[in-house]
Amino acid sequence: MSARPRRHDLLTQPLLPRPPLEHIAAGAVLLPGAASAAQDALLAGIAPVIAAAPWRHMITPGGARMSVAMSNCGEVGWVSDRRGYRYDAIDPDSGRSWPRMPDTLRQLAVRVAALAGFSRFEPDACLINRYAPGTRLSLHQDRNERDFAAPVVSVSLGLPAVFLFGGLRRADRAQRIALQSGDVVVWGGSQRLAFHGVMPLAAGEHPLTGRYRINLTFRKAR
Ligand code: MD3
Ligand code: FE
Repeated sequence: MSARPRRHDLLTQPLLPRPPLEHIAAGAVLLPGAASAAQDALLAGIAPVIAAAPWRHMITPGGARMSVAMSNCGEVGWVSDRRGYRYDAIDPDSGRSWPRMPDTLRQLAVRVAALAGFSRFEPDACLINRYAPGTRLSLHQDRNERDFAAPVVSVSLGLPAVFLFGGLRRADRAQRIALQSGDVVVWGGSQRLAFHGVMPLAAGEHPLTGRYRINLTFRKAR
């Protein structure tokens, strides 16, 4: 195994040069700054989505309120309630369809997926996660999608986060990866069902998002 640099030192890491593409594991590719130039357009794209489908804290099947605030755009959106996790074409809060996925978002996702080797990515869902200081996402797998051959494309905006990337078994040791605004990760191949999570967000202020981190995950759900 070659040693990859540990990217959890948020003070020094941004000063180091970063390669344009880094393999975290087989099929998991970090593209540092690949969305940097698109950040303003992405945030402008989600503003009307949030106006139509406001942030909400979903309830897990176990009855816990998620600390991450969420919304969706696309043909379907990821939802959780007492009955379980699933994709649904209807926003349960409004009873209407989710807002359509803005072209700026879709095009960025398709382009970065291609850079990572997934040339025919056709996302039909974009889950929008918002983290405030203290918000975390515990270790989980993304397995509500129908076809695990399609990757998940993740775009980080605003405050930095430490991402936990584990293995295919919950008990596997997780590596920590610092994700900055504009970073993209494409998760596919053998790591598509890896356990992953986000450490509690540190307080801070970001020029684009204020006191928040926003993460976009593009998926082919159906
Ligand atoms: C690794 N979101 O919404 S994105 C999620 O930063 C989620 O908001 C995190 O995990 C966030 O489900 C992490 C990175 C990510 C997404 C999907 C993956 C990593 C993944 C699927 C398989 C393996
Ligand atoms: Fe996930």
